[in-house]
Amino acid sequence: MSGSTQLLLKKGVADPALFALLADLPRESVVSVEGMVRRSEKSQRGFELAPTRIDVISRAGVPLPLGVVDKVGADLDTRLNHRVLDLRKPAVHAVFELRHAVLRGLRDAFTHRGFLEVETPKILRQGAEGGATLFPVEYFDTRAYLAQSPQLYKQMLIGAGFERVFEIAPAFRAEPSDTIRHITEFTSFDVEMGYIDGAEDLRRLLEDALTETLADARADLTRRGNPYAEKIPDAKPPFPRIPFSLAEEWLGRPGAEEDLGTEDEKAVGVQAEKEFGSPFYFITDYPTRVKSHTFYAQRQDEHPELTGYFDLDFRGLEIASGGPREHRLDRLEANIRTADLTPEQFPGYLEAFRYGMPPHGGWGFGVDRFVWMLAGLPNIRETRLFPRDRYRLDP
Ligand code: AMO
Repeated sequence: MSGSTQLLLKKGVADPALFALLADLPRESVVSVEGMVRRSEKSQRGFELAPTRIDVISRAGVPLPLGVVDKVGADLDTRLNHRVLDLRKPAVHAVFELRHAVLRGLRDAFTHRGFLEVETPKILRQGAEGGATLFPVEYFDTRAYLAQSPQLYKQMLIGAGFERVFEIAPAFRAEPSDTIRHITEFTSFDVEMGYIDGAEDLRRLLEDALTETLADARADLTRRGNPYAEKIPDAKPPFPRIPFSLAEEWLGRPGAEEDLGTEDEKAVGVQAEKEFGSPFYFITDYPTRVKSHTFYAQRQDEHPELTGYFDLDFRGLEIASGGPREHRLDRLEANIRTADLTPEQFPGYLEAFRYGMPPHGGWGFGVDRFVWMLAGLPNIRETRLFPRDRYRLDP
């Protein structure tokens, strides 16, 4: 019996020696109890246990650095510093049941659509998402980096004939900014699919699979009696498609060079909810000027100033981003040069395009961000068991 289970032991009813033992036992200790269970209307759980024997298996130290059953809340830093105790709280545990339900729903939705689950290397020679957020690793007598994304490898698997793959794995980004939505280790749910006929194929797949995932997660959480079941929104595909240019008009910043910032995303979320009444929506047709460093993003043949790239946003926050990839080697090499890189830096990746590569595309979906928004928690860190950020490497 762990500290979270209550044992009703009444003075005068129980053996005085057992009463003394428990009265002296610190909270959160682990005990083994033998006794008679009987119905009790007075007990919250509807029964009580009259012990005949109690063994102390593990005595908790005092004082506890963090209360587990106390009503008084501690700040997030204190909670994360003593995360093992924090995770014992039923309300915190419930977040991880929600996370499990989402991961299971995603895995099922893609498995039964014929996708193969894969695992790609996390120690890399090259990054794919820009040098600023790479974590260098001393790798024997050379330098390697922690993977920011499985991007290049999931594409290579399309070249390897896998056709439909997904990966659920950690992604590492040296995010110097200390915000409520960035962590340095997050779980990316990546999908890649061959033989696509444009971005719509990807968006339809994503919205259908996500709708199914939410329904499955709600059913799972309802069965467990988890309070987050009620927070799972209804998704109704098709989700609204908002061209990037329209979002810019709403924001009064047409032709801007940069991507949408946090405040822009929130404002677009408010407008999208007003116009379409949907918490989920795509922002489509990202301009090439905004994606100039995303060398693998295909530029539209008829409108090279636009890519086929899109984001999936949920209540004003980017959850996923992806689109059709450039599968033609000459254009891909040109994009690499435009991004101030050289084709020589990516020999293994580019070889995959030399011997037959079908049109393909996919996206990366931030699992932590999604769980964070679903749960309505103040900070993304609460969705990870042991989060990592700019200042946190312990516990
Ligand atoms: P992108 O860089 O947009 O795309 O990342 C995909 C999704 O990952 C999540 N995310 C993060 N979550 C928490 N903390 C972070 N520091 C963080 N950074 C990103 C977001 C984001 O939408 N290779 C492309 C995907 C592709 O084109 O397939 C990529 O990684 O939810």
